[in-house]
Amino acid sequence: MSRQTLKVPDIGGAEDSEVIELCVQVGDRVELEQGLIVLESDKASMEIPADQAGVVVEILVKEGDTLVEGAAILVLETDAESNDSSTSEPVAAEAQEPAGVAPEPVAEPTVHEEELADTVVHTDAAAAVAAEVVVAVPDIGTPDPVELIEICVAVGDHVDEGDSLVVLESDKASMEIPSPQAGKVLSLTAAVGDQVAEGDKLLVLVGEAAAVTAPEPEAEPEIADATPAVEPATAPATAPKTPPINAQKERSEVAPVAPGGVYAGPAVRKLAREFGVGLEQVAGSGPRGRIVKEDLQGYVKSALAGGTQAGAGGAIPPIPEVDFAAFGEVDMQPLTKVDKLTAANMQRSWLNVPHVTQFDEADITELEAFRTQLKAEAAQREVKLTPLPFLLKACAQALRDNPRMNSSLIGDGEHIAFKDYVHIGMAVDTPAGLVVPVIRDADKKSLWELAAETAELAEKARTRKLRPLDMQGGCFSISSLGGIGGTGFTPIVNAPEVAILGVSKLAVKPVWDGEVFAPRKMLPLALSYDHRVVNGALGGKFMTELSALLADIRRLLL
Ligand code: CAO
Repeated sequence: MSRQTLKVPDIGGAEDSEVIELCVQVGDRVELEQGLIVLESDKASMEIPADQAGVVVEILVKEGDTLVEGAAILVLETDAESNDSSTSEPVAAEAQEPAGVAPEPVAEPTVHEEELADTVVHTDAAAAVAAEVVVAVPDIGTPDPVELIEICVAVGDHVDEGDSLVVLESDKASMEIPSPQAGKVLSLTAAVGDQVAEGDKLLVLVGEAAAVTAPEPEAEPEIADATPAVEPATAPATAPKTPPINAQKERSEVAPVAPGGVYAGPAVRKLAREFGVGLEQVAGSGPRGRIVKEDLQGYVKSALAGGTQAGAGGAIPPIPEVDFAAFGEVDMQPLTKVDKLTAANMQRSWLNVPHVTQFDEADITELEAFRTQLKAEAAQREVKLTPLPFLLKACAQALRDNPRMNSSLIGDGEHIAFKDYVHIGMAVDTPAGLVVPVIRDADKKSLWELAAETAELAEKARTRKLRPLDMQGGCFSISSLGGIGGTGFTPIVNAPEVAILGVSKLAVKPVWDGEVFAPRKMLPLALSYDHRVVNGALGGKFMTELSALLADIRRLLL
């Protein structure tokens, strides 16, 4: 056993990188190659792996520290007696490196000398020499293919030396590949989503000098046919090189540019993708308008609060602020907590869920006759029997028969959860705002139980006695405005549920029974559903079954 200080290895010349995550704690056992910390520069975020296995005895850095190559990260009690690693050194009891200070590197940083840009020389009729440069993936510190996640240039673009051409992402880091020289992009030889490794061709540039003298290049350069690309080992000494990632220096002032003028580092781009935010919507506050993490966080915060940055391209335009007092007297009141929560939930559902609303009218003449018959018994039981318990019962049955209506999409976009329980939420209008308590196992309860429970939950809602659990776990919701009025409305799905039933006030209507128009009690129904999960056929089938169950409640026994 020996104690070793693990240090920041060659991190591609990033002048200073911030510790954005500590992946281990004192006492943890770490294996070789296990991530210790995550560093983020304005060029890349990268996980620093352990080059020894052992147990962490001391952590010398904290989140937010700025580190450079050679800075001490932590002390490890290693398994081996000694080691010959270039980034670890034995701990002299009195001479540990202080965190955040760059000590002398133990070994010279690796500088890779391979040629990674092939030069192809063409001679045209006018004898002008056009040097085409095939830009390939440089040494990216791993032989494994990584994903090309972004192409920052388009054919015809002019790039300066050091401008970002593409962004690659492995599971450890995202990194930008800079242009080895100034020039014009002739063609792209890789596409977003490609898996690429060192040496794979990315694009073809025509060099600066050649771009001036050579005629306008064709869309497709004749690289392969005319002159095979010169092997890296035999490239002329003057051939431009793509510096290997490990040797890239002094790029921090060059903000990565994407088409459309977005300046942002890979860590910010990655975060933006995770948030689903298009960076072109975010205003950068860094040098040359570079978007920094705080800009993105500010944007997301503002979007969640219901606003967006002024002038944002594709963003939802904010509702203009109006001085209402300029037009008359105004009584300004604070929103209740429930109001604010409802607003956030509604907006989230509205923006995330592609809604379709299907309408129908259920003939509940018989149901209403039955309900009237039960009134005396209801009074005895001290329960108010409205149409709602019948609706709950019928919905529970239809949900059991149509499992997809009783499902939820999982956030990974890869799975759907089918629930083997039927918990139905019921929208309740209260003085504090709209709340949705949930009736559990609605399919297993009798009409009387449902009637008692809805009344109890509505009362609790109005007297603010609901517990958080009372409002969780819903599979489907019912919003009944039948006691209030209206002929129809389009309810918003209470995501992650996939459907909601809106119920309006029944009306007596003349319905053709095949021989005559008969007065029937028709209940307007509106079913809104998440079209990612429920298609029109399923929506129609569910609604038809529901109407049939309500029209003849004996079917609930089947
Ligand atoms: N058509 C005609 N009459 C109806 C009806 C319908 N679809 N639904 C209920 N009624 C009647 C009831 O039978 C009752 O009449 P009686 O007093 O004569 O028996 C009366 O309307 C009032 O019913 P209710 O509203 O007290 O009871 P409910 O079981 O129908 O509803 C509850 C309970 C809690 C859902 C309801 O009170 C409520 O808060 N509704 C608002 C829901 C809401 O805000 N939705 C919008 C959400 S999205 O913004």
